[in-house]
Amino acid sequence: MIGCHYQTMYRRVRSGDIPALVVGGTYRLRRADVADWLVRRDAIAGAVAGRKERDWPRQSELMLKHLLSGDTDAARRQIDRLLGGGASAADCCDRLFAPALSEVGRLWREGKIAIAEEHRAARAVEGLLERISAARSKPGPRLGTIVVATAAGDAHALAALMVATGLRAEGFTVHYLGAGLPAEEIVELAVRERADLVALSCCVPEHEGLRSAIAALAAAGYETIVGGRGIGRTETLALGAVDYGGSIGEAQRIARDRIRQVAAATDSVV
Ligand code: B12
Repeated sequence: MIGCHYQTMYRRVRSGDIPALVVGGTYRLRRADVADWLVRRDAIAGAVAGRKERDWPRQSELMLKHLLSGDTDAARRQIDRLLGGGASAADCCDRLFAPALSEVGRLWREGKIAIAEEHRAARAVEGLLERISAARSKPGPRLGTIVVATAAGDAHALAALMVATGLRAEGFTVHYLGAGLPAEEIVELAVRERADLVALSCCVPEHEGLRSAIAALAAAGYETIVGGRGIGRTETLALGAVDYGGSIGEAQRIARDRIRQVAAATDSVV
């Protein structure tokens, strides 16, 4: 009737999942009870299968295809499907867009796509990130206020927008300033908005703008966290940032940790 090993049934009976009666040293089960249990077992197996890990490499390939062909409607439908299925903002950034954009960068570097096609892909991702932000931003009490930007000399706004999207989804108030901000502008806004933390993204190998921004922020009493493919942990910390992250998931974790530490320090002073 069930097609499983008798020990499996024995365990189910012993654990109380299926009612049984011991008659003369053997277990007797009612057919109706076993049928009920089968229905419950299949429902649980179905739910587990539904929750199983998404095939992110395949999703990212599909997104790349939409980005390269300029099919923003198909890209939007894909994002809506993923969000409807419970995908997180961080996973969409780290596992969907980042690999797809990396491939766009490779094709561009090798002269296989034109600069206009790369721009079209980047612009489409910006729109999709706004969509994710709208769908995933957490209502309710704020965890803290974070200013997000890239420093002067770095025109790559997308990674910073991903950081902003991920932090909004986590429950932070985020002031996203876009790319190429002079140090004094970042500081001024951080002061005006009473920021708890500043997050800077870095995609280029020249770090003068980043160095000035971290120094100016530290002088004004602000902690900076940094991430991005243009810089590594050691160099980031040498520039005076308090932490480095290599993904949007890490940006969320670091921001939570820093703000918890700041709150604990303030409490102990009070
Ligand atoms: C789109 C793009 C552009 C667009 C940007 C448009 C926009 N609105 O952002 C434009 C056309 C402006 C551009 C310009 C240039 N670009 Co460009 N660009 C890219 C491309 C294709 C995608 C960038 C991107 O958004 N990546 C996606 C992000 C999300 O990936 P990521 O950086 O790895 O970020 C992840 C993590 O690092 C982390 N993270 C990122 N930031 C932060 C921050 C914090 C706080 C934390 C915790 C984590 C974190 O989370 C992210 C998600 O997982 C990349 C290729 C690539 N491989 O990325 C090249 C790339 C970044 N560009 C490159 C170059 C060389 C240039 C130019 C110099 C080209 C030129 N000759 O003019 C100029 C630079 C101009 C300037 N001064 O900034 C190089 C950089 C090489 C390097 N780092 O040494 C790359 C890697 C391409 C390549 N392989 O050559 N570019």
